[in-house]
Amino acid sequence: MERLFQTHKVRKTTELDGIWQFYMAEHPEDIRQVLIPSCLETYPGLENYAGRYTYRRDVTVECDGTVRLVFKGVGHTADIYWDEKKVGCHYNAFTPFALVLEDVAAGVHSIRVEGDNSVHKDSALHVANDYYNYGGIIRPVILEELRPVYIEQVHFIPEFCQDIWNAHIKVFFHNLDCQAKIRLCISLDGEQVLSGEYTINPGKSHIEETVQVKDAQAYEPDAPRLYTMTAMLYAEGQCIDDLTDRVGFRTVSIEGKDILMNGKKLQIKGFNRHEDHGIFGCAMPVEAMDYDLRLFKDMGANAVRTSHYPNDERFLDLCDEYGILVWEESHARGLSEEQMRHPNFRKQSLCCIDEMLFSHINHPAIFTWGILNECASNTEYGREIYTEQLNRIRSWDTSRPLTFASCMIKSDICLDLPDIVSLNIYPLWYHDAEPEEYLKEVYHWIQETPGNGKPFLVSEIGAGAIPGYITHNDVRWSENRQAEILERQLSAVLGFADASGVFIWQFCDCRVPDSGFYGRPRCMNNKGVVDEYRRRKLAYDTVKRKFTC
Ligand code: ADA
Repeated sequence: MERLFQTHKVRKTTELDGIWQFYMAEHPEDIRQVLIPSCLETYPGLENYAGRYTYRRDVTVECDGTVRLVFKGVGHTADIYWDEKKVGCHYNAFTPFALVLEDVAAGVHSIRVEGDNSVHKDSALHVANDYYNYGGIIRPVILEELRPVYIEQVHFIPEFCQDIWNAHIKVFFHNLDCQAKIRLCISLDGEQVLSGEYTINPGKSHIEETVQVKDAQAYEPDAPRLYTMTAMLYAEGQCIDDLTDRVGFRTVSIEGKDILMNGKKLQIKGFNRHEDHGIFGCAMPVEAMDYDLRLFKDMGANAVRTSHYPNDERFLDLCDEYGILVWEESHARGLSEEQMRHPNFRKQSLCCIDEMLFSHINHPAIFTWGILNECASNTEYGREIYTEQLNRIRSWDTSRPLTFASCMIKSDICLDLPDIVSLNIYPLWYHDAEPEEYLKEVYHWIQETPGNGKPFLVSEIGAGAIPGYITHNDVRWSENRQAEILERQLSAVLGFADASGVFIWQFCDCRVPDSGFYGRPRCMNNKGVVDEYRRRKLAYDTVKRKFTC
């Protein structure tokens, strides 16, 4: 299932989830039948495999013409072959990519994916880190059969002015033929809001229109009203393509130190969540994603930070449905200035931002975009990069505030750049400090920086606990101690009037490289309030009490 709803009725699409052949580069004779999406680390014997691997399968194309292969995520470097001819490549496990193949004959064809999940020399973002670089075809694959002109994407940006909802609509076309006269119709829940004739030149182009939608119902976190937006493309009176997405009418704004949705102040009570599971790795089925969000709701959480990369679009669909607000961030964690000077870093980072914004901009639950978690925002070079990346996001979207999570307490030189100041702090875990006092000290520093007066989020706070290690409140790594620390941390943050909220680090335990990254017990980051199988720790009830009282 590509999304939580059908994205095309006219365009012929074939979901390629299902059985593929898999083998490792060194053992092409050892072919396995595997179900995708899945992580190769879930294939017995490959739990720790890092290197090149191959997936392949045959597909049947019904009509002569143009096909488009859409990969929602391959971990993390991929070369794609069609009938044994290389037709494309992609870097980054967490963003979708599409390959357009023209003059394809009807009949059976082969697809081969040559992947690599190792921390290879050309990889600037997938590096040894405090999460696991899984391999595999980790998200859905779709084969589409296209007509000469098709709709690549539709962006929908809502705006509310003088008590009327407007929508700025941007339609991206790809014309594979000669100049074409087309009619475009766009509806919301079946009601036509746009109809126009356009001349589309060969290649990629876009049109922009603003439409007024009288009586539109607002999207609210506690009443998440979604609209089904359908774009239909007609040529010579016949509908030759369509695209459906889900949108919502809501605004996100900043007023002084407050973050507002539809003019109402938000109080964020959230979690950082890695896409990771003890059974599925990062290729979680949508049912498992849904279960996570049920636990979010049960604990009274109203937000999720997609630490530290763009998430599976089906998870974002669920967040839209449930009104769980999202801080979605581009892919980076804890990169030093030297790592940010990797020759591929800028290209790979900007590409991730472009792909994240191009594919995820319509999700109403996303209230802020983040970049560069705990990277070198305390250096001049780092500042250049932070500036470039925030501007890149703004070139796509000026309707949402931007932020980044910093750990450069008292040394960050970039707090003039974001709309929201966000800090990762771990009093009582990484250093012995009373949370309340420490918060005041940190906030006093913010007030001496250009971040003064901006909304402030605690983007990470928490403690570790080995699942099942139950003893006394003062024993480090015990569940008792984690609950005790979170109790005191959350009392401080939720009671801190100058904070707009908190994202606990973290929702679930997640795997880290077996090199024992940071000396993580179990080769896991154990700061989840549930373990990797979603078994609750004592801290689960602590958070529930603090978030719902
Ligand atoms: C950092 C980082 C997280 C995680 C956390 C921890 O704040 O942003 O990815 O590594 O520390 O568990 O220490």
